[in-house]
Amino acid sequence: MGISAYTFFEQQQAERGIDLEQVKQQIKALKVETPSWGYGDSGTRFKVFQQNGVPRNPFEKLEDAAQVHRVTGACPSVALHIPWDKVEDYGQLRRHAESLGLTLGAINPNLFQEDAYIFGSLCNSNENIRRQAVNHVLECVDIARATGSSLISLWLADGTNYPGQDNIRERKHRLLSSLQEIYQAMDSHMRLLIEYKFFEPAFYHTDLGDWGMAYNMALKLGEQAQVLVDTGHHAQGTNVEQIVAYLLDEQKLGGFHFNSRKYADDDLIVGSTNPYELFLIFYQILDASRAGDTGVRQTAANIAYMIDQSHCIEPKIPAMIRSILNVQTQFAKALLIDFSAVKRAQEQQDVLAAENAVREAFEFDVTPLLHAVREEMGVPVDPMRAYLQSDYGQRILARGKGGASW
Ligand code: AFD
Ligand code: MN
Ligand code: MN
Repeated sequence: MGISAYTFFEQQQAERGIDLEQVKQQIKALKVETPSWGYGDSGTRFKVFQQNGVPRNPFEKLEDAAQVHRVTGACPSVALHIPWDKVEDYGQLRRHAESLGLTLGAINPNLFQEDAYIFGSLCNSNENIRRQAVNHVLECVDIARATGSSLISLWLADGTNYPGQDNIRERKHRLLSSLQEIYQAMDSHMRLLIEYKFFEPAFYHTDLGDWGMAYNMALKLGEQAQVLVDTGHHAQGTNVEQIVAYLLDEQKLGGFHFNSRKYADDDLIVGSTNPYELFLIFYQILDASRAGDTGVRQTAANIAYMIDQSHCIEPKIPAMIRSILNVQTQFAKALLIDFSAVKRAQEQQDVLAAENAVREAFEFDVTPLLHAVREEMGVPVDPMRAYLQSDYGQRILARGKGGASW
């Protein structure tokens, strides 16, 4: 009888000097927030393919999210999107979440679907529309108080479609002034996570178009403002892990919206098109967690990991489970990096040794490790199989079609 896969893996990593007990603790500690909107119908500007059984209200979205947490043990919180998840009584929604073993996470304002926002929201040249937009975000801050959330996760669709349409510098000034009022309204435990995106729905310029613009606004606002990196929001070829390292070092990396892109903001399952990029993002985070600077280490420890995807053709709950499994896999691989070997090679300017010390961790099969972790967590070693073998997917078909993601 040969040795088990895990015993072989354990021996392999012991020879490399990797502390597997600590690695397992870190995998168990990794929590990824799922988005309420990831469970409802969504699609592209061409078509929303309605699926049978999607949630009809925020309460049912939480019930679906609870399935992902049940089989993975890694998703205890759910981000809300307002007004898509507007309810009469947020205390009731919070208690429903808690009854499912969940908490309510980041509050996402919606500054892109009111007719008034056709020429922008927080940047609009019409001060009444800016007031409407600021008031909406202030309402989201109030909702965060009611749900016990500490994060306001703000994505701004504002921009223009043609040169000359509006004054770019004046829009920047309006934006800062709007954000300052929002920032002042937050409680001391709250953070404003400022997201950026290089284009879409604006097609000539986007007011928060890249990490530098978001970083600059966060810097001007203060310590409770940080940058949210949506992994799908970069132009082709962007070195996302470099942005992550830079923001970590400036203590301005607040969180992620994880998804995958092939061409634009495709919102595909995270890790599905470029798993190595996700691995390298975690490499930078783990490197920053070893930094000499306490603030940098704290930033790395305080990252809000969130999924932001829209499963247009995939069944929603399995797609979310796959996303979590992909995140865990790349995180587990990054934990196998021999950081002292990397440092030695860097100090010797040994290019191939340094590259090898990083890449070789990516090449390990971490399945035995993840199975061992799940056994110790008391969750199914194969979360996807556990969900598919349950009758939950069948039961929710009774909801019929037409559940609202918004
Ligand atoms: C869209 C935007 C952005 C935002 C999300 C939720 O591109 O990523 O975070 O909707 O509002 O995906
Ligand atoms: Mn996003
Ligand atoms: Mn997006």
